[in-house]
Amino acid sequence: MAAWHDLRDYLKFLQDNDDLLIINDEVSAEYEIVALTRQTSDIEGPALLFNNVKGYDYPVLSGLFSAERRVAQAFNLDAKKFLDFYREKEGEAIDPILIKDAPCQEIVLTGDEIDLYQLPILTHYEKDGGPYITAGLQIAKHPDTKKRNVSIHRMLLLGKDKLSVYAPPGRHLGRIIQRNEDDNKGTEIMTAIGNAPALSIASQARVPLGFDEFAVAGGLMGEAVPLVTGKTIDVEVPAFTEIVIEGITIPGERVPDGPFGEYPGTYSPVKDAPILQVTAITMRKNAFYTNALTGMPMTENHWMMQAAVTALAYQEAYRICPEVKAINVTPGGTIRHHVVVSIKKRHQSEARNLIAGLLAGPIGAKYVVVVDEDIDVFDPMQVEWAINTRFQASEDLVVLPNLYSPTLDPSSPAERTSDKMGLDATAPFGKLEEFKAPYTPGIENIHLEDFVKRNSKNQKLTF
Ligand SMILES: Cc1cc2nc3c(=O)[nH]c(=O)nc-3n(C[C@H](O)[C@H](O)[C@H](O)COP(=O)(O)O)c2cc1C
Ligand SMILES: [Mn+2]
Repeated sequence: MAAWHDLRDYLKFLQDNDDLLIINDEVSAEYEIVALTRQTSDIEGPALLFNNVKGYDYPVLSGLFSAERRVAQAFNLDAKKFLDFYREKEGEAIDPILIKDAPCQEIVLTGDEIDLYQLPILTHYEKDGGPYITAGLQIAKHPDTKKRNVSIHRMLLLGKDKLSVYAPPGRHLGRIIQRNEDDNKGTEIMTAIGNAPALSIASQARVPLGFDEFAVAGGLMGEAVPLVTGKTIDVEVPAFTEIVIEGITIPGERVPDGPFGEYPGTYSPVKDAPILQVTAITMRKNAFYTNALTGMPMTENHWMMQAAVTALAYQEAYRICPEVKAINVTPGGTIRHHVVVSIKKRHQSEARNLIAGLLAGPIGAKYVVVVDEDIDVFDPMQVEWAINTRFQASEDLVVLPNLYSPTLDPSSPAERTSDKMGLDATAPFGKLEEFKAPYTPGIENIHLEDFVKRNSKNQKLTF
């Protein structure tokens, strides 16, 4: 099988592989689940399913993607193969199909039955503005093109039937909401919580507005994603979703949203966010709620973004240099802001062009290091060694002050602005041989482990 269709099946697989910890101890939706998810994230430990959340009937799944391997296993792949697989398949769109009866609508709650306080929405960090839904896929359609968009945006719990829904202007949902507000209209939004894992990963695809992320999911899965139309709004939602919130934004109304402990590992400031009026909650029988941790890297937020951001970095880099060997969008740079690229240089100044291109591009990179093809971009020691032996600051440092940047960096000089820096840690063109690590001829044909096997018994000191 290629990819898991249903989160329930994936959880069974994880349980069989000792990679899901089912917890029956009572825990609190305020901080405790997050604290434990933080700890499993730090060791890339198991996903956590909490059966006994104080004051709530629904179980909570947390840390589903807190380990790199689980992103890849969602597609039945090894961790090391996933980034390349994603890059190959991202453009192979397979359109979703519409079905009539779907498990996600087994239970339908409308009117007075709607009560968001029944959902175990978690409180994450000390200074957060309140409990946030963090793992909901928001699905909306552009009013002009009717094309679907899928993305993840956190939502603050405001009341029994109200949530905030803030999407920055650069994000597609933000633009859809804005376009509707130009006509004084609300935006119908589906929020799908608890989905087939491939759908959550595909939601992070950096495809243009109008390119349906569910079609990306289809391409990644090798088959069409089944969707069903909402009960109260004209937007589709995945058939196997655990919990669905249907709603429409109230045009022109805003509510303070934030702070929230965000993916850069710092708090995002308070912003004015649109309000979603909930029109229905639908769910499967025996539904469970899902949370996604974000904050200081690495969290599942970062692992979920990694493939899409890396694919975008490749696209941008290839435009400038066709001889890109490998790219690492690093964890310390929160899988967004620091990029290490290895290339086979064709001209003396090529690395500098690459630096400028990546720093100005839409990834939001703040720091780019370019190394030669002999350096493993995934080995921080080797990258630092290249800087140590192939970089001179007066010649090889590129600084670009005050560029637009889709960042939440608290050191930014102004909103959505950042200084940018690049290091050309490549050897001068044509001179790489002089900069390579010393080589012992034949080293690849003689293996210490063979000697260990032959000599590990009966060793005697000879002196
Ligand atoms: C767990 C998780 C939470 C996220 N939360 C937010 C968020 O609150 N606000 C935001 O703008 N992006 C958030 N993102 C990133 C967007 O979902 C992502 O950039 C997406 O590709 C945007 O879709 P778009 O290109 O259709 O605008 C989150 C991503 C993940 C994986
Ligand atoms: Mn989009």
